[in-house]
Amino acid sequence: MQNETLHAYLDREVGDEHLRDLLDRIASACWSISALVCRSALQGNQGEAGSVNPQGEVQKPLDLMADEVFARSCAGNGRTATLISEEADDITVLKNPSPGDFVVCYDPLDGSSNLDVDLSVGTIFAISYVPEDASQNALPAGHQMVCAGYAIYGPSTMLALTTGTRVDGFSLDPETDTFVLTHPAMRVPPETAEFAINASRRRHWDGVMRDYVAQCLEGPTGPRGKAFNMRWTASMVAEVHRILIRGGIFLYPTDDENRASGGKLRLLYEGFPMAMIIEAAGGRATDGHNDILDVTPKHLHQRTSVILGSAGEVDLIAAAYTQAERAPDGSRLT
Ligand code: P6P
Repeated sequence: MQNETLHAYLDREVGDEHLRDLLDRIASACWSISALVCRSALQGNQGEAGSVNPQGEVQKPLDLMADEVFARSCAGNGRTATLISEEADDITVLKNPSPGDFVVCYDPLDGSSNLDVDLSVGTIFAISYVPEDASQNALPAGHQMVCAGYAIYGPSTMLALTTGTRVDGFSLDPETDTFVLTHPAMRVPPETAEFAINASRRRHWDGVMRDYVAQCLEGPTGPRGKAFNMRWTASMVAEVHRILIRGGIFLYPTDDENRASGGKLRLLYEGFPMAMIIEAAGGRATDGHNDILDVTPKHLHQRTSVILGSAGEVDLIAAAYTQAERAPDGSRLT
């Protein structure tokens, strides 16, 4: 129901009281992070923190602050057993995991290189239950995730949430400090003429990706028969949000430079949650060969190729990768 508060929505939509409580806490953490992002320059929280994360990426002060805020919110739930954070080397064990407890995978501040230039950043999270046979170090599989969402800190702060069958968007009302349902039942249009890729990496791409982008750039007289637009915001949350609003395709393929590490983006707290969200909204998410949610996580900060968005466009590239596997002569896309 339009303008319903997130709290009322959760009461209506989420049967598990402990999951409702956890989501309320995560929303509160995102509200706090939104305020930190908004005041980062005023509070001297820009620049570098002088440390690196498990990926070797330079951390910003707000990466660490957002991580602490988010972790503290989840810990207060009393049923959150483990946390898997982009900013932490290892799994954080909050309590001895029991079936029915939660595992939360999250990126507390995705796209933080945008902070100092005042572009959109976000928080990404996915929640799964501790399975019956789980050890403390068990990694949740994509299809074990029961809830995924993100907050985007942009011109407005929004929260997008799915428990698997739909995606609903909530806008933060700064006058009441509450999230209000403004984008019910978000759907990804099946077709698009807008692609998002870091084109500066073209020299590292495989033949399929080079062909795909080249054909988009050939425009109406080329094999695609239409003009394409390109976007790249260096913030996955912003790209996914745009795709949920107006369609599109986001591509961060494994390439010759990052292939040894498995790609750029991380499976557990970028790939899985965003794949669950996009698919719940009727889109598709693949690593080029497998649906991302089908990929088996083998280690904490495992990386993956990510191709997600409008299902028709993702299908086209997935088919090209299948064809390339069968005829490894770098077959053209169409
Ligand atoms: P590049 C941000 O660091 C991130 O993980 C995603 O949010 C974003 O899509 C991507 O990396 C940007 O990568 O190579 O353009 O800096």
